[in-house]
Amino acid sequence: MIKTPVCDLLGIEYPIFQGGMAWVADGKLAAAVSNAGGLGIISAMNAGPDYLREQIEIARGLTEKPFGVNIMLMSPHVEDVAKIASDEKVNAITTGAGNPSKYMEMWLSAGITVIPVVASVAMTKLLARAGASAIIAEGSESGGHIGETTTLALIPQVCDVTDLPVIAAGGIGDGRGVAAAFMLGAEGVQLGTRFLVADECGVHEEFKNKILRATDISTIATGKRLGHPVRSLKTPFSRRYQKAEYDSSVSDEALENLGVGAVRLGAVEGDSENGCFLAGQIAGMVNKRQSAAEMIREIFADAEAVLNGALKWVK
Ligand code: TUI
Repeated sequence: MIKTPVCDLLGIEYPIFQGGMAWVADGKLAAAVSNAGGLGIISAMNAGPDYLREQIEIARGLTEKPFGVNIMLMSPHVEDVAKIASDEKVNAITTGAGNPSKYMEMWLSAGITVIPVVASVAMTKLLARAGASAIIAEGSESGGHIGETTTLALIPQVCDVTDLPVIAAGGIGDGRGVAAAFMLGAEGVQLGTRFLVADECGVHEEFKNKILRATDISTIATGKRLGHPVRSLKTPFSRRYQKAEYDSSVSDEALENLGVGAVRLGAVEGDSENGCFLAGQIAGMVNKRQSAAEMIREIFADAEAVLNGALKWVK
């Protein structure tokens, strides 16, 4: 059995979070992961307040276990959804794509465990001072909006500057990755891409099939020119986007507009031509459909075997 302080912090059985993926992480998926003993997370993404209230209600109808909400700080509705998550007193809030300092007091005083996602040591220090309960450190192997530093380099550097529990994200897809994250000093993990093919995940079948067919070199990071790189599967959309990015006759505004609505087209419509399919570099390791519960059991049984064998080269 693998138990860490992250389990006690959240009242969960396994120290695993399901990433708050836009257009993917709804109340149904979050409840399935929480029922399986992990921490399910609903993505508030760019949606308005009604969507979040509805998904929290769905999750509460399906599970009695703790679950979280991810607040995407670039959302046009961030003020509203930050307040709803607080009023609803969800067990945990994770944040992404920015600095959540101005909301922390509201969330903490509502008794919520606040766990920002960071991609750097500087943000770790700032948010630890601001009162974060734990830190999710996300390496550039992950899908979606990414930082510069890989998980292998980021986790130990984040662990060196904080005594808070660190949850590793980015590039983790199986028990080996979980064991490696623990070796780097993490006390929990967050997985996104692997959960895309969970039976309870409602994304379009085409998205699931693309993940199941992916290889090690199936993802690409685009958007560096605009200062917010995004990792997705290589598709006609990502190739068009990349071409436009290197074309100086395309304005930044035109480039920004190219991406609008593409993530929904990928996840919900399964539009192979115009959709953006956000996914991490471990997509190539995801090759079977399972329930969320089977995934979590398998991942931790494998992690335990790897950790138990960790001394095999030590003489
Ligand atoms: O947030 C993510 N991943 C995301 S957000 C997102 S929304 C989107 N949808 C469609 C297209 C493009 C984006 C998709 N994926 N991960 C967590 C994360 N946070 N990664 C990097 C950061 C981050 C970046 C800057 C955290 C803090 C930060 O601070 C900036 C500042 O304010 O100083």
